[in-house]
Amino acid sequence: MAPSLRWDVFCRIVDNFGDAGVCWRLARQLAHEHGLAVTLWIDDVASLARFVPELARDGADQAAAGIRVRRLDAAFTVDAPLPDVVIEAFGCGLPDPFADAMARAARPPVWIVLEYLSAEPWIDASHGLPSRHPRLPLTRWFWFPGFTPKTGGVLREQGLFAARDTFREDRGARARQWRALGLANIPSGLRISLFCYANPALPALFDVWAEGEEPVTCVLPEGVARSELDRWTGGAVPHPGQPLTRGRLVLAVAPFVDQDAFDRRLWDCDLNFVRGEDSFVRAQWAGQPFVWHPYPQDEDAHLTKMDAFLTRLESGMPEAVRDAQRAFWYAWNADDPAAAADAWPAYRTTMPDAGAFVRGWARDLARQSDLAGGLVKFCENRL
Ligand code: TRH
Repeated sequence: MAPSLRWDVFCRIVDNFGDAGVCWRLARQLAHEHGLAVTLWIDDVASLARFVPELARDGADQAAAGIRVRRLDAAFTVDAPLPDVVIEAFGCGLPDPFADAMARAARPPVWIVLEYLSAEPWIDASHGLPSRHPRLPLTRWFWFPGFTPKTGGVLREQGLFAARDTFREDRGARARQWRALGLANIPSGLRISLFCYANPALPALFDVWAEGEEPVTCVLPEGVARSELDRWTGGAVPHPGQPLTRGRLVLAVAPFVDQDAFDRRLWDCDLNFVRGEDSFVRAQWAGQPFVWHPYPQDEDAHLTKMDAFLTRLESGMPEAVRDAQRAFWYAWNADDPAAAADAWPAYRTTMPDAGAFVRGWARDLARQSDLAGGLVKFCENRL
């Protein structure tokens, strides 16, 4: 049997979990579905270990899920033959000794710069372009994840929809998931997963949900929106396994789980608030209504990104559904308590229709080649 091709992924975490989250999903898919020998070089192993519990937080060289995970630090040396492909995630830069060794190689690895996901139209023309390295005789290829066939696509594992649908039919597994959060069974009423950045609009929504007619169960990962929770509960923030009830609202705090368990939570909620990049994509695959909190950027660049995505998602939507969705997403992203509370009722009413659109959107998106599969094909042609 021919030896596996070797791919090295380099990741430096800017903040939070998205950079590590995307790299980990990509690494797993490359190894599990494409038989590649993958090494993930990462500067903050502890952040990755939050959702890959097999990893030691301070380990320098270890393995999990068939991936070699190495700490990327100042002591970096080239101590192994160069890989066939190098992924530089989110333009994090390669260590100089590594890039220099690539420049000296008779056949340097294919060098891919994996960019951030965007629905903006300019991505189509920028995806897949080469660029000469400013200092070294090397070419880098720019990979832009996106939502059209001209882009680099989004991460999607084989069999994802089947796994999702099987889970949804498994009442026992679903009930176990809720019991682990301290809830006796699958909650009735509206089930919400809430993964967001700090947002002053949140307490106003908690009020609306608590005072409404419908029972609402809202699950937040531990540490998320901590100050808003603190304020709303008067310091009595719920702990994992010990939900808090006020009016019609049950608030449950979930410990950090691995990515597969996080996916299962999204699959079993009626509404998913998501953020950043990776959870944003997973909410689309969950096929439920979702509200995106893009990573805040200077000059409201994140709102431009959000608008570009909404514009794609809305195509063909009835006006009332589109308007309610837009109003709620914008209010949520404006951190505006009154606007979010005002926009909620119409959004809630149109949510089933919004959900049907998300399902159709996900089905269409899944017809495009997935990010990992596209990358493998692209690199095969350049090896
Ligand atoms: O954590 P994020 O906000 O990540 C980011 C970073 O801020 C990054 O700098 C920015 O550039 C990028 O977004 C756009 O959100 P995201 O992308 O959704 O990543 C969260 C990851 O954490 C995702 O892979 C899912 C995972 N996760 C779990 O595996 N288990 C959990 O319990 C939770 C809450 C998350």
